[in-house]
Amino acid sequence: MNVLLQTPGTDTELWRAALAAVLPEARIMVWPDVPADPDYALVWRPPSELFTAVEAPKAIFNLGAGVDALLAVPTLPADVPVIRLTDAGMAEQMAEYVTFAVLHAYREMHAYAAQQRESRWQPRPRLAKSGFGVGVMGFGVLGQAIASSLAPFGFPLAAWSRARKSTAGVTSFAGTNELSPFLAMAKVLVCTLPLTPETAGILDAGTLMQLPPGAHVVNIARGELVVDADLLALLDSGQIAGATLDVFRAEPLPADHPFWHHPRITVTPHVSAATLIPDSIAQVAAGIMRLEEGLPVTGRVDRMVGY
Ligand code: OXD
Repeated sequence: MNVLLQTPGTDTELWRAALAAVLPEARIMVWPDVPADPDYALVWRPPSELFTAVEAPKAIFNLGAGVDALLAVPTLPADVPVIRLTDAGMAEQMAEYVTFAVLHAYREMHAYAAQQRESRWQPRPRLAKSGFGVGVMGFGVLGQAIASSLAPFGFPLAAWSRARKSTAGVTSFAGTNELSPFLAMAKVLVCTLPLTPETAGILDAGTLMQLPPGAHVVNIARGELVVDADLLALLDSGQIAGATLDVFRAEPLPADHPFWHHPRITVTPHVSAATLIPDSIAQVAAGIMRLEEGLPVTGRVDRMVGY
């Protein structure tokens, strides 16, 4: 079996060794070396030359959860199944990140940090949890892990997705008709949406204004989901109390971007979930073995909807 590997970052040799360990029979070629006829391609944000250099493989595995960059490659062969990572160790990491952000907001840690800078000893009254709903936008494997991680704390939980989901303890809102009531309960809005033509710019003034006053926004999905200027204006007016942003329209976030120094914004460098090599390779190898047996695989992308 021929496998073409084109990896994120610089640790290509670690990816290659992990793949070789689980698929010892495979002949692995690392981009820019290419087998003429790969059976499978494992890629992350590939250059468009990659797909013109080889015959169409049997399947393409995306070495990340978001397939927006891959689906935008003009040479991506049509009709080849695209499979993305669905958890691969990311769900636990994202649940940690978001749980921290939600508790940080609920326990008003920014206010205490400001008070500390002024040597001010001033306990604040406990906030009612009933008014501190957490709304998760996008409710796939990652969104569901986030909701499960938050469940023990007793916040009202809601999810917004394309199709209705039935999860105990989580109110499901579905489709554009139910976006407004979902936003109205989300004192913390957590965005895990895939970036598609439908979701690009979804967090603009029109939607963000519908959050309760003093809401928090947590974006761990893609920067293009947010209209930066609208978020900044609502933070400046106080309508939105804070934002925790892990992803940006341009990464690294340019040094002169106003997000860096905004007192109500926490910036992290796209770290809410690292792509873990052993976990990712385990999912890909299991997928290859299932495909070889003609079985369905998890993470198969519906190219029409974009994730
Ligand atoms: C992903 C990412 O899509 O790391 O997995 O952004």
